Amino acid sequence: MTDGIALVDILRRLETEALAAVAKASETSMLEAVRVEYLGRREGKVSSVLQGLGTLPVETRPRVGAEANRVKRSLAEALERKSGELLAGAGDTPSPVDLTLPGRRPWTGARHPVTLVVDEICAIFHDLGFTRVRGPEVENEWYNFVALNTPTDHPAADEQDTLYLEASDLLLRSHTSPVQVRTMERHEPPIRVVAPGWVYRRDSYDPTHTPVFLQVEGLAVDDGITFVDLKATLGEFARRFFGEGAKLRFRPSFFPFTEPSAEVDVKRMVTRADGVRVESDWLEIMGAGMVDPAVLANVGCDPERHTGWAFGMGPGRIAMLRYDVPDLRMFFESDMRFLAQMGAR
Ligand code: 2U9
Repeated sequence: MTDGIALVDILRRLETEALAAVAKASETSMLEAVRVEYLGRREGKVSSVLQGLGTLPVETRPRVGAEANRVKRSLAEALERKSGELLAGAGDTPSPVDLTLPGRRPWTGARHPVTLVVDEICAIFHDLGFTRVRGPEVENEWYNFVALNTPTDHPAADEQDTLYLEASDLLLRSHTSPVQVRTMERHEPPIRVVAPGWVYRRDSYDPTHTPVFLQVEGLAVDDGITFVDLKATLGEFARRFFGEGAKLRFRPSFFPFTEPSAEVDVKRMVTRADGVRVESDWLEIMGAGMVDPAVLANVGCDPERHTGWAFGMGPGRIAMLRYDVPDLRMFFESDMRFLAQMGAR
């Protein structure tokens, strides 16, 4: 018969052994093995000692029973504590997952500032009766140059400026004007269209130039429309886009496809740092003019009967004005510090 004192000693030895095994455990499965070995209901070492309780003299039973319960609690606490540490990655072998890090949100995109400007320009012209049209980005010399009164020996058609596809008259369009040429071929006047899209030129990549950029061009062809319609329509566009009080200035210019032609500047009302509303400087925003009669004739439109006007602008430049962006390249570089200011997260 084992006496009470010897059983208390056995229980303490089992406790020391079990606590050492808990301390060594590097995975939760090892903890489970320790639990079964010592606290398992039938075969567990501590439980087996308790099963012998009935054979002890009555007066020693409470002492041994109390010690056995203390050892069970001490082991259960040690197992629980160690299990928490392992799950939090604080075990002897560091967990590859840091469960204390905050979660990551998925990226959320936003519309690009230049897209916003293109869409706003097209929406304003839509209200003024213009339809949005598209066309190919790979063109031939007829649509990109010749139909537009620009012979292929004109400096604008030079390979230095235009990106040709090897050994062909195919090229990356240098403006969206071919879209209007194609529209006039397919439709009789009255025509009122806006053509937004990418255009390509052999150009530098610097704060004010990129070899790929967006354009929005517009064209109106009808019976007897004049420069007055052009000025009124563009003036209305400027007030809607730049705000009430915006003024336009037309300076004489030259484009092969329009005659007469003008560079168009805008003066906006802006709020100064001290809150006072003042007029801005004149800023060039587009080119425009009456469609050259030779261009109308090239697409089978009778210049004795129809007249038209056209304009072209670079929404990238306009987005620079609107969002106070100093460098066109910022629109291409996908820097999150820049895009986050436009609502991307
Ligand atoms: C047809 C007839 C006429 C389109 C026009 C401009 C003036 C113009 C530039 C503005 C800045 C290009 O983006 S930019 O570099 N464009 O100044 N474009 S009139 O005239 C046309 C087009 C098609 C059939």
